[in-house]
Amino acid sequence: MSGHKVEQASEEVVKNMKMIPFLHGLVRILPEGWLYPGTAPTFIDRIHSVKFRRDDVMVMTFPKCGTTWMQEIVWTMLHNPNLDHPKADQPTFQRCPDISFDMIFDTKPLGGLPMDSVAKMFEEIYPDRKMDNGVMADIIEATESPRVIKNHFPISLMPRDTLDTIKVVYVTRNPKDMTTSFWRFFSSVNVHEFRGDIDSFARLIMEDGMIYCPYWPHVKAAWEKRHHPNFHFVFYEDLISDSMQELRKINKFLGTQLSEEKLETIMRHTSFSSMKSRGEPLSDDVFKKENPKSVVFFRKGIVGDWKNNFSPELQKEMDQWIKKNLADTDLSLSWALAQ
Ligand code: PPS
Repeated sequence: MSGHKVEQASEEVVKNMKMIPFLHGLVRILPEGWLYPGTAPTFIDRIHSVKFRRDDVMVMTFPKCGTTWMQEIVWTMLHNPNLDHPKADQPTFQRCPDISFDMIFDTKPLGGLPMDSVAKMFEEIYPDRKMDNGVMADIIEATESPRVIKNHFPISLMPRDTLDTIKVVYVTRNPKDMTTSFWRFFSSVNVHEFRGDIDSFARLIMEDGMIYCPYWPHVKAAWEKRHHPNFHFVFYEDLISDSMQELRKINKFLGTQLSEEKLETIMRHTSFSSMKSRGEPLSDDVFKKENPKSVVFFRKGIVGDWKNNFSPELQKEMDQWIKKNLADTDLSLSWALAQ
């Protein structure tokens, strides 16, 4: 539906990924070469029949770049500026459904079906409907407006009129911190169990051999849209260093007209420590069964944790990769080399 072509990824790509294989293998979506579980094309096609609403806000990211934080900020601005919403303590993924989630369930530990908490949500909304054709589009349909929709798919896979209809907030982050966060997460979750060190994970990211890759076309396509009135581009690092300034910009972009006082309250409510204290978002069998504490979603929430994880060699490799990919763009990410 997006005009892309799909090809099966090679056995070698599957093997190199060093994690629990997806039941339907992997596909490359061309021309960019997005690497996704084999069920992705079906679900991407379904997105093209979702009826978006004028007041929808999509939080779009490459994974581990600050999605959940931004979902919480946008949802709180739209639904909970007085911090009195009865559903505010529900995990973010229940209040802000992920339009790119269905493909991830295609693993043996989940038997190709959604994790328990998502299945429960679906069954409560649609007691007579089967879940075997994906659930997220239906859950989104039943979500109360203004909807905050999470999305890891890039802008090029979305319906062409997306920005004519809805607002998109895009977040990115130093790819070295994204890689660190992604590696820690995929190594610890039961459904993926990445079995390798950070060097092998980072090389997969750099060679576009990890699901969701390639990183650069995802970010660059978003950067190209940064002046569109319905598109707002944010760096995780700016959100960390001057949260109020970024919240003011989001307030303006969303048209929420919240006072400085309310923004300050929202800033505190969405801080790392506040969000962490309200509980981990993933509470079912995506956790390692033998040690539920081994999966930590709200892990550190800082800038520069790559320094605690990268060898000097890996830093050099990734810096070269960053430089190479910044050569043909004015994307402002060269600070990532030092930070
Ligand atoms: S996901 O799974 O792709 O949706 O993950 P995502 O939410 O994009 O990224 C997870 C990282 O974001 C950190 N995080 C935060 N940082 C600062 N402030 C707040 N409030 C916050 N909430 C989440 C989270 O800790 C992950 O980063 P790391 O570096 O692993 O700590």
